[in-house]
Amino acid sequence: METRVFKAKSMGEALRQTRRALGAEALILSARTLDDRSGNVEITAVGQEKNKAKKVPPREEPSDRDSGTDAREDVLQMSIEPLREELTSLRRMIRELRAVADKEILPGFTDLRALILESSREQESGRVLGPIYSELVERGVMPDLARDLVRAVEIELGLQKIDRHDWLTLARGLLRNLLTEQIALAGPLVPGDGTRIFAFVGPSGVGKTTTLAKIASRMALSEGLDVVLVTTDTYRIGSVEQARRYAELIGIPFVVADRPEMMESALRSYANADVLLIDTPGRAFENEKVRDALKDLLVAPGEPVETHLVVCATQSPAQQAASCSRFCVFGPSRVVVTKIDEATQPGGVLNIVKLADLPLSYLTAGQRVPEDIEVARTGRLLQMILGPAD
Ligand SMILES: Nc1nc2c(ncn2[C@@H]2O[C@H](COP(=O)(O)OP(=O)(O)OP(=O)(O)O)[C@@H](O)[C@H]2O)c(=O)[nH]1
Ligand SMILES: [Mg+2]
Repeated sequence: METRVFKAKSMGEALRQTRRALGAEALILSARTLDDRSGNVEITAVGQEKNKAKKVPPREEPSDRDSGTDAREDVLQMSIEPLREELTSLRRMIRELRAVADKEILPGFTDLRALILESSREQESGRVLGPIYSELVERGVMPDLARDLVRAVEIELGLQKIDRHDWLTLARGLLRNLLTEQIALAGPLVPGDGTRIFAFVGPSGVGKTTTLAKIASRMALSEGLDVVLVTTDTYRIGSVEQARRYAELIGIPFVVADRPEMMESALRSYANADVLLIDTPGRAFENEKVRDALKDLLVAPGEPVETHLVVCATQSPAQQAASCSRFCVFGPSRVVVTKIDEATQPGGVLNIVKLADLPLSYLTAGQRVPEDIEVARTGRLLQMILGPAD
């Protein structure tokens, strides 16, 4: 076997030379363009020199084929050699790394272990409070709100050194306290302090007229107040009749005032009444013009009007949020939550309180007038949000 170098002007020519000299079986070891500015190429090949092959007397063994195999093995050896060196250096590197790990990394791991142990207390707390979060969400509290509450309880828990088995009980207690602090209650509607006009605004069908009738009935029949029912809703067919019917049943005066001058006149006529309850159209929700007209009507009395936002417990949080934002133009000072009897997720009442950011006055729980209304109280609200106390 011969290793020979061939130089030529082109690769084709160099290959031809190679084949001429070493035959078609020649193995090309390398091929490159020379960097001597000549532009020549150089091929290094190994093979049986054609002329010499003729001269060498034929041996019995090895055959030509075996010679080819030897050449391949040589080439194989040559290509394995660098791999072997690389393997040796990798082994060395691993040995060095292990030495560094023993000296420098393992002590770091000990610190990390301590850190993990320390944070496991927090994780435990997270696991304990996980069910509370799920309960809140299942009862209808918006996930973001539930998360904020659970976090606030976690912070409180972190401040107390307690046995971890007590966490759940303590967390529930803290949550009750937190909710009690956070839910502002407005109490019942009491005329006085210069305010005797109360308007109820909110989207269609949430129960404005019914709620107003319930309150009017209680004020007139239980408290003996002079109550006047005023409606501004001439948009919906039958709404005037509905309000009038309630007024008749309760036995109180009824006025329709859908223009500012009518409102002024109603106020003049009932200057001595204890309370004027104003019903409004649900259309003000989607119709800006109706909303603007209603705004004019509510300033027309020239007397302070306290506005109640009526939000329905059966609506989605998105609808409730829309109600709160659209009716904020009337500057409501209290919120009434209706239809809690139909709410599949009673904890959603908390969403309304948060979205409206107003004190809660009443909860209504049915169609009966005047029975199905109650003043919002903490115990009832906690029961709705958290479920029955253990
Ligand atoms: N289940 C239940 N139904 C109620 C409650 N309050 C009102 N409703 C019913 O809800 C329906 C609509 O009540 P309305 O008082 O007419 O509602 P509204 O907001 O005045 O409606 P618009 O005048 O059309 O804007 C009626 O069938 C009421 O009987 C409640 O607390 N629970
Ligand atoms: Mg109505």
